[in-house]
Amino acid sequence: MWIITSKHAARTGAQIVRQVTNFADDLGEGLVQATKVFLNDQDNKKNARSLKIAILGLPNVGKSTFINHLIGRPICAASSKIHTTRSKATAVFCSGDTQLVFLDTPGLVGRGEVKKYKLESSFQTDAQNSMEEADVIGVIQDMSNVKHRESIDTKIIDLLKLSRETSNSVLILNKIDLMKNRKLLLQIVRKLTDKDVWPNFSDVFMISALTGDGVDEVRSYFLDTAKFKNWDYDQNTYTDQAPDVLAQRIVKARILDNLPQEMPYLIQVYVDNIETLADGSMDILVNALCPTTRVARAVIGNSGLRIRKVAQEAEQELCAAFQTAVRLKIAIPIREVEGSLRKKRQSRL
Ligand SMILES: Nc1nc2c(ncn2[C@@H]2O[C@H](COP(=O)(O)OP(=O)(O)OP(=O)(O)O)[C@@H](O)[C@H]2O)c(=O)[nH]1
Ligand SMILES: [Mg+2]
Repeated sequence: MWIITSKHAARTGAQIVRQVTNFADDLGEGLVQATKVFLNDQDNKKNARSLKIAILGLPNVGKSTFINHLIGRPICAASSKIHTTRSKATAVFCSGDTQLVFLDTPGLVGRGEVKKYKLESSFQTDAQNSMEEADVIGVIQDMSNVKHRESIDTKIIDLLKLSRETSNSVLILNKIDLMKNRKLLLQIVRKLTDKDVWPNFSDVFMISALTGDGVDEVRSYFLDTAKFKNWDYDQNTYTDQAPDVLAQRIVKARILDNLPQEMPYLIQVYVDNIETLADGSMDILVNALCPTTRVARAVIGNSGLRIRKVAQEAEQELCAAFQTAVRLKIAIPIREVEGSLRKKRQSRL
C-alpha cells in the first residue's frame, strides 16, 4: 500500500477555531443541548435577517468558486473539470445580524448527458429542489465560453419559469477576467438582459470569481436584500456537509485537477479515517481506489510527485475549509487494485 503525505502539515493563522458541524457525536443529549443554545441565541437576535440563495448554471461556469470566494472559505469543492459538484451542498456566511445560506448545485445537464455519462439522479433533481427552497436564484453564466455565453440556456429558463411566483432572480456574469473585449462584453450583456429572454432578473453583476473582482458587490446586494426572519443555522455552522464528505470532495477535486482527461473520474475517493485531536487539529486518511495499475501509476506519478502535489494542495485547502491544522494522508490500496485487475481478468475468461 502506498501512503503519501505532504511534507509539512500546513498551519492556519494564530487562532484555531474549532468548528461545530453535524458530527455524529452531536446526537443524543449533545444535540438537545446544542438546540437549546441555538434557540436562546435566536431569541437574542431580535433583528435576525437571512437569505437563502440557490446558485444555478451550466457545468463548470464557476458556481462553486463563486460561493467560496463570497464566503471566504473553500466549502464547495471546485476544479477545472466538469461535474465536480455532484449533489447539492450548503455554505453558510454570517455578518452581524444577517445570515446568507448558499445552495451550490450540480451543473445543469440534459437527459442525454445523464444517460451517456451515467450521472447520479441528483444532477436532475438538486437544482430544482434548491430553487424551490430559495429566496433568490443566482444564475451564473460563463462569459469565457464562446459557445454558450450569448444566450441563457433553455434548461435555466425552464427552471426560472417554474419559480416565477416564488423567487427573485439575479444574473451573475462570471469569468470576466478572461474577456478582454469590453465592447463585445457589453453587447452580450445587452442580449442576455433582453426582456424577451427573461424579464425578471432584478439585477445583473459582472464578476471574476477567481480574482474576486465584483464579488464584494454581490455579497453587499445579498446582505442588503436579506429578509427579517430567523436564521436556519447557528453562528458556528458553515456547511451541511459532514467533515468526511467535505474532505472526500476536496481530495477528489484536487485529483480531478491533477490528472488528465477522463482518468480522474475513474478513481473512487473515500475517507478511511478522520479524527479531531485534543488541540483541535485533524488527522485525515483518504483512500484513492484505482481501477487498474495503469491508473494507480498515473496517480502516483514519477517518484510519487503527482500524488504528493495532490496531497499538498488538498491539505492546504482542508486547512482553509476546517480552519484548523490538518494532516492528510492519501493511500492507494494496491491490493484492491490487483483485486480489481484479477476480477477483470476472470471476467474475460
Ligand atoms: N479565469 C477564471 N476562471 C474561473 C472563474 N471562476 C471559476 N473559474 C474556474 O472555472 C473552473 C470551474 O469552476 P467551478 O467553481 O468548479 O465550476 P462549477 O460551475 O461549480 O462546476 P461544476 O460543479 O462542475 O458544475 C475552475 O477551474 C475555476 O478555477 C473566473 O472568474 N475566472
Ligand atoms: Mg461546482
